[in-house]
This record gives sequence, C-alpha cells and structure tokens, in this order.
Amino acid sequence: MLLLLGVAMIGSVQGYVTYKGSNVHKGRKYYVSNQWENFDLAKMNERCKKDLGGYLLQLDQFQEQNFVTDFIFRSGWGPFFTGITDEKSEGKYYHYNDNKPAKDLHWKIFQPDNWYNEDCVEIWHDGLNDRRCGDRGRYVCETRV
Ligand SMILES: [Ca+2]
Ligand SMILES: [Ca+2]
Repeated sequence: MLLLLGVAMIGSVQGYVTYKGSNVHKGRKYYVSNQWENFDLAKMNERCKKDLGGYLLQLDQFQEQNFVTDFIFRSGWGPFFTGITDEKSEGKYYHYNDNKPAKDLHWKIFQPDNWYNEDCVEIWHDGLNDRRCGDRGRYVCETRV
C-alpha cells in the first residue's frame, strides 16, 4: 500500500493515480482516485470537475473500455466506479455528466442483474458490472486533453 501511494505521487495530481504518458488515449486522459470511499455520482463528478477539469468516466466505445481497463488495473485494487448509471429509469443506462445514453457497453457475463437495486456501474477486467451506488470504492475521471 505504501509503495502504491509512493508510485502514485510521481507526476500525478494529488489524490489520483496516474502514470506519466500512459494514461492518454485518443484525446482523453484518465485518472483513478487514490482513496476508497462511499461512491456518490454527484459528489465524485463534481470532484472530477474541480480537481481535474473533467467528469466521471464516460465510456463511448469498446476500444476505450479496453484501454481504461488496462490502465486502472495497473493502479491497484477496485472497485472502480464509472459515470454510467440507470438511476432514473431501470435498465436505461446513461452518462451522468451529460445525460446522454450509454452505448456499446460490454458487460461481464450475467450482468447487469440489478441485484438489490444496483444503479451504478463499475469496471472489471472482463467487463462492466452494475453495483450499488453507495458501495465503497475508487472512481475514474476523464478529461479532454
Ligand atoms: Ca439498475
Ligand atoms: Ca450487478
């Protein structure tokens, strides 16, 4: 853990893990928060904005999901929350920051299952999973380069 935090401080923004030169993909830059805490869409999206000038991770295509998956799993342990949610209407996933429908999402097998009303979305190495919004985890921010 100490080693991880030590690495995280190199060339990074306070509070986020990033690896110089390796977190940029097709005009977008990605950051993973260092702390595990109870996730909250509004609060974390605001933090992405305030801390980095960005927004919660918005996955637009499978290629991007692949890149981000590789990146975050080099940053230690999840869960890693995205900005995708279906909190307004069950099963209709959209991007929290701009309310646009979330398309081309690649889910883990048997997901999403809305188990005990899961309305937020986390990334796993083998796909996305819907998860309860208040669960503890880290979050991923995206910015335009
Ligand atoms: Ca749901
Ligand atoms: Ca689930």
